[in-house]
Amino acid sequence: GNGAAKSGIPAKVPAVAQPLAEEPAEIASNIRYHAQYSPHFSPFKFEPQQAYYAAAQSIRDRLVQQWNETYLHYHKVDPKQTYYLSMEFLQGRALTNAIGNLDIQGAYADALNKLGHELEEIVEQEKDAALGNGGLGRLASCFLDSMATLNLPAWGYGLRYRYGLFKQLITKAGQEEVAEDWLEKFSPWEIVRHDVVFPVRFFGHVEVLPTGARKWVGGEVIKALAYDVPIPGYKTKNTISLRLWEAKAGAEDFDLFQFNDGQYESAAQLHSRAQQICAVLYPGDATENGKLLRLKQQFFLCSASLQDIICRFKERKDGTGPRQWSEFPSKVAVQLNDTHPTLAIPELMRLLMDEEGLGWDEAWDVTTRTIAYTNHTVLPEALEKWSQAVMKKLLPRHMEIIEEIDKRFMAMVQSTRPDLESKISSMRILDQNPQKPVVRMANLCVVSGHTVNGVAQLHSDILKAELFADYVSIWPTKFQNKTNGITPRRWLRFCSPELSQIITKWLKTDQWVTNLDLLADLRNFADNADLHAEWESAKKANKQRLADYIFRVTGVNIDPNSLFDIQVKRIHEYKRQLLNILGVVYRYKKLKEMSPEERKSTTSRTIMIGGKAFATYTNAKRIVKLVNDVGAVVNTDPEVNNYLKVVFVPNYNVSVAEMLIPGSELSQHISTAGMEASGTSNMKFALNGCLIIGTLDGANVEIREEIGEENFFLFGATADEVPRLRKERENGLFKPDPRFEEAKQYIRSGAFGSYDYNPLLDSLEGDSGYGRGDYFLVGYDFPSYIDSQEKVDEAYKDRKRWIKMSILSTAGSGKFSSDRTISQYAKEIWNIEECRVP
Ligand code: GL9
Repeated sequence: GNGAAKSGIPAKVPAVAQPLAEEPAEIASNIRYHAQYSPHFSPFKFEPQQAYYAAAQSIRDRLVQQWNETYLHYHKVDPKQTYYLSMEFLQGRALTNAIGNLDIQGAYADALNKLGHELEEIVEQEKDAALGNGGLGRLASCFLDSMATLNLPAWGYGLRYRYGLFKQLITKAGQEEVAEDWLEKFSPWEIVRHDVVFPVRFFGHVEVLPTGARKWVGGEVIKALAYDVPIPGYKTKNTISLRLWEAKAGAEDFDLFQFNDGQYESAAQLHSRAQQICAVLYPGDATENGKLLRLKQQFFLCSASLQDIICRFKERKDGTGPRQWSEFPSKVAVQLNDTHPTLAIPELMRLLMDEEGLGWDEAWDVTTRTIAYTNHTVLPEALEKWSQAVMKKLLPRHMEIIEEIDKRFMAMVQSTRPDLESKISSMRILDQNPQKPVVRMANLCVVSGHTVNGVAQLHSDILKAELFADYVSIWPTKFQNKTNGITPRRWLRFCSPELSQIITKWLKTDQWVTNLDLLADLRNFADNADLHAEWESAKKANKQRLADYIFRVTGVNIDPNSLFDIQVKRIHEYKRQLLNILGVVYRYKKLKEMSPEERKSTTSRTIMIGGKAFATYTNAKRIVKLVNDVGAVVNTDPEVNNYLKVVFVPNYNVSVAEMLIPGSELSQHISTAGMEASGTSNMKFALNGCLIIGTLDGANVEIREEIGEENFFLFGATADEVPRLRKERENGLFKPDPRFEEAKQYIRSGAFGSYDYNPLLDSLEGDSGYGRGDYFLVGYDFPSYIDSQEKVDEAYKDRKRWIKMSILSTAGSGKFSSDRTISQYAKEIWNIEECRVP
């Protein structure tokens, strides 16, 4: 697993020639060393970019040292270890996080000063590692931070995409996507492991050996090469690994004969096929080719990771003969982050049976005791289903195994639960619809995993009551809840040093950074005038910083005295950015109708909306365009622009979030109830003292419980009302509120330009792509949303009340630390324990 199997792994990290520096002067000399000898840049310049790379490389030296010590310690202790398999990791920038977790921030700031640079400017040089889309990928990254901080033996496995998530440009036409080359120069945070390489096969066929054993042969074999991104824990030596696989072909796959014959493309065919695998995150899957490529990516991750895990399992034996396979589940836990890595199930079965010689029952026992599955959504279009034909072609042996799992599952149900007879066809793994037979990945996970969990209480309840209800009656204890969390390091300690310092001062300890429940003690000072003054001044500083940023990227001047109201997340109809912007349009129209005197008594607002739309999601792109068009009119209207500004924040990503969230005062989490599995930015905002306007959906429910209902602006239908409301709507029983009609009509009238918004607005009325009319119930929730927004305006006028609510939001956020989430996974699913490096 570490490539050291043959040579034997030493007991200790060999002493290094240059001890790791503590003093700024020594650090400065280390940085200078890297600037001199780094092969990447001219040694004769030392501009911010070189300073960034050289500083990063000097930090990497420490990370490598700690990573090695951690690896050797785990090797010696041989604890049970978790492997978190995810197609996405949304890491963002690493520098601030690394020096923060290593607790050398001050020394680095001083060292860079000695070299003529400011730390704040240097960190801005780094490009985000955006190997993820949204909440699901960012959750995986928060989890890694908590695993390391809690000293848990746990690693992440993912893919090293060449281009991560696209960069969003905003033009007259709306959103434009351009490829973002995060590896353009190189990433100083990864270490290539040329000694960790595994073959991954695609296509081919199954051969039956004379023994009756089956073997997958032929097809194409591509190499998986490991890159390790060291993940330091906060103030601990433990440094774990995010191991990212890159696809490669070898020299033996290069046809020199063809090349010399002038056939350059076909000479290097496998090389170009290998490159495709890790080229982009979520390649378009409208075409058959696109679907095949996605399935290839998923299998590539699963196969390489499992081979590596098995290799490490064998390597860590204590020398008393070969390991027993029955021991595997007490040494290895594999967590599937959604269904994307489901192929880990048949791949583990195949490796155990065809490569290691286990029988079905033994292999099945090991596999089911090893693998657990997290569900992240109930949206039907996100529940993966792969064509059986495509699967058979790409992975013939795995398809056989899946068929066998399906067969045995049906037999089990038939013999033990005849009452479920009528449910079998929907419960089984294979959907034998003659038009298009598919494999249902979620069903495969539920049948094969020992535990299935949702990501917030409401979501887990819905899974049990609806999506997986039939399985619950077979396996009542298989289903759990693990409410999501966020790392308090990145999302408070490092992104808002101002507020952090105040919290530490009032709590008289900085232990809250690793024990977030301590924030509850802030409640003791919720009415304290001194705390209020400090709290407000920290907020003000963060708002000013945000205003400067907004001016830099959009040219719009926003007033730091106005209420900063933010909605940032992937653009999706269920998240209802359209409800937000319709509310804005309504507010604008009312302001226009007021006298100048009346306007003066309103609460000034700056509404910021940001997020990326999937490139082929037409309505999402129309929403982006609408926000921009509304902003263009409102922001230049001298009658109202002192009271209302609307900004579309371009290219929302982790770094932008780190700027926006600390400067926010109100944030919107307004999805149709029952549709947002959890949400995690709601937790980040609340932690930073931002109030929430939201529906009873996902983790909002638990956030409201923790911070108190009087500190949460609630509106909208509840999840259990939604089906009835949709029915009523379908039957023509919905009576729209006149304010809703007014807002839509204002847009249709052309008040925000000539672009045709009718198709978008029609989705709120007649037929929409999802069903009959306003599937997301924007019209139903509009009146209670507007009423709730009026309550926000009133509350903001009472400064004391608002600041108190803000303090209580932070104070109530303790539960939402990913340290809590990960401790629960460790205890209740993985059965792993702390393994601290001495
Ligand atoms: C998501 C859910 O939609 C969110 O509600 C949830 O907070 C996160 C993390 O559990 O998972 N599931 C999902 O597919 N995405 C989520 O954000 N999508 C993206 O990441 C784009």
